[in-house]
Order: sequence, then structure tokens, then C-alpha cells
Amino acid sequence: VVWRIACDESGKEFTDIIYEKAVGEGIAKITINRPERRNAFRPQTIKELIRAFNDARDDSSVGVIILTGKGTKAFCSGGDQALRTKDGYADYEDFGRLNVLDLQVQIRRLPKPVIAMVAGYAIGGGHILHMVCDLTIAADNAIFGQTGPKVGSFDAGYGSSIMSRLVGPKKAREMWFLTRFYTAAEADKMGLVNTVVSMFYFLSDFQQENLERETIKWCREILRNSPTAIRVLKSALNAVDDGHAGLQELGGNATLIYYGTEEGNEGKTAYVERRRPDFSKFPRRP
Ligand code: 2NE
Repeated sequence: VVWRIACDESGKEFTDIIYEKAVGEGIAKITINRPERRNAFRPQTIKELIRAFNDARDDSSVGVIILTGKGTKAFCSGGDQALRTKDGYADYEDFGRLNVLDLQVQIRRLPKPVIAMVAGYAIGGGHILHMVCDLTIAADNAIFGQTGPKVGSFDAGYGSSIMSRLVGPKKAREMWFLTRFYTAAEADKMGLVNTVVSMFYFLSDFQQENLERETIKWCREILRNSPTAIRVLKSALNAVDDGHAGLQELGGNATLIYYGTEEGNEGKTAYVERRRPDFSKFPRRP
């Protein structure tokens, strides 16, 4: 795979992330780039992630998006605790924010599969980010866990509800109440990840390519399939849990497909031609 640096329509450079697209592949890769802080995010990081995800969503040549962290030590260690204030996380502005919640919703509703590629720690808000992704490919050095109740935080939204769906209500309570860390093998057993890439010789960047190779394999398998089927299935798999918003996403897909039919087009054409629409030739299917 040949990666080329990408940008969004603003053309502004990214400081906290690396945004790339694989030449001729239909794959975008978004890398949190704060390895010196175990890829903890600050508001700026989240703003950049949102921009990159928006671009990947709008780029019709992209079919799958990989979210990962720079280096082998961490996928993401959650919110940058040094920047935590009374009202969220604050960097350049004098008020805090929890804009990671917007990012979670964005990933959840993005009509293309998002794959978390996890090496090292996925902790706190970083753990929640991998959970909201559609699939997780983990290296065998990956460590998963919530620290919220230990560091005076919690995520009572997706961080609780999706976790409970993934690992079951008892295990979710264990993860949140005890704030233990879990190995990749344990996470696999709990249903937190899709596969673990075995890399006993994992320590150099070159070896990290094993994890990416496996992830690309999964991407290519997805990309061989129908984009519309994948799109509708993602919204269908989320619909019940996401309530009205989930139904809206699924319903939006029905409208999208209907607009492409002759029947849907007849309504619009009749309006534009200022005549009564003639739907008589369209079947009322059993
Ligand atoms: C991730 C973990 C377990 C890694 O441990 P280790 O031993 O590999 O690294 P170390 O030495 O702890 O960290 C390396 C450097 O990264 C910083 C550290 O302070 C350290 O800095 P220096 O001493 O070298 O200057 N660092 C790591 N994680 C950071 C963070 N989250 N914020 C700021 N600096 C961080 C270990 O580092 C760890 O346990 N990190 C904290 C994990 C954590 O508690 N995250 C916040 C959870 S709450 C949250 O994310 C959240 C939420 O609950 C709700 C909404 C939004 C966010």
C-alpha cells in the first residue's frame, strides 16, 4: 500500500493527526499523532479528527476508514488530563469542551465502515473511540480499559451503552467499576475486538506493518462488497441502539435508494413539469 498525505477542503495542515489515503485502494487512514502523551486527545485533536472524518465521508473514492494511533505504545489514552478543566478539556480557548462526544456520534453515523487498528493502550476515552468503530483489529500488545472512576471521569453515553452491548452488562460493570486493564487475548474473548494479530516480534516499526497488513486485508474484503449494502447494514446494525437518530440514519438510506428509482423520479418530474404525477404503472408489491 502506498499512502499519500491528504487534507480536507480547508487546506489547513493538521498538527495532532496524520491524514492519509492509500493510492488506488479506497482506504483512508487517520492517525492520532501525539505519541509523547500516549496519543491522548485535546480539543484540537478532536477538531482535526472531525475534519478528516468529514473529508473521508465526502470522498466517494473512499470506502473504508482506519483510525489508529502513532507508534506501537498506544492507540489512544483518552482525554489529555493535563488540560482537564471544570467544564471539559481546554487548550487554546478559555472554556472546556467534550467534543469527543461529537466525534463518537460522527463515527457511529458515518455511512462507511470505520476500523480501529489498535496497538498498545486503548484507555479511557481512547477505549471508547475503538468501541464506536465498526471493527477493531488489535495487535497482541494491545491493552484495553476504562480509568474514569479512578481519575474522576465517566462516559455515561456510548461509552456505557455500547460497551454493555459488546461485552454484556456484567462485564461492562466490571470494566467500569473496577477500572481493570485487559489484554488483547482477554478482549478477544470478551467480544471487544474482531481479531488479534499475533506479533511476538512486534517491537520495531517494520513489525507494526503486520498489524496494518492484516487491517488492509480486512479493508479489501469489505471493499469487494456492495457499498450500498454495507451502508444500509451499518445503519441497520445501529438503528435500535441509536433510537430516533438510528432510525433517521436507516430511513435516510431508504430515501436515498428511493430517489434513484423511476417511481421516485416520477414525483419530482411531475412537479417540475407542473402536471399530476402518474404512479399507476408502479407495482404495489406483496
Ligand atoms: C495509558 C497509560 C496506561 C500508559 O502508561 P505508560 O506507563 O506506558 O506511559 P506513561 O509514562 O504513563 O505516559 C507517558 C506520558 O504520556 C502522558 C504521561 O503523563 C506521560 O507523560 P510524561 O511523564 O512523559 O511527561 N500521558 C499518558 N496518558 C495521558 C493522558 N490521558 N493525559 C495526559 N497525559 C497522558 C497511562 O499513561 C495512563 O494511565 N494514562 C492515563 C489514562 C487516563 O486516565 N485517561 C483519561 C480517562 S478519562 C477520558 O478519557 C474521558 C472520559 O472519561 C469521558 C469523556 C472524555 C474523555
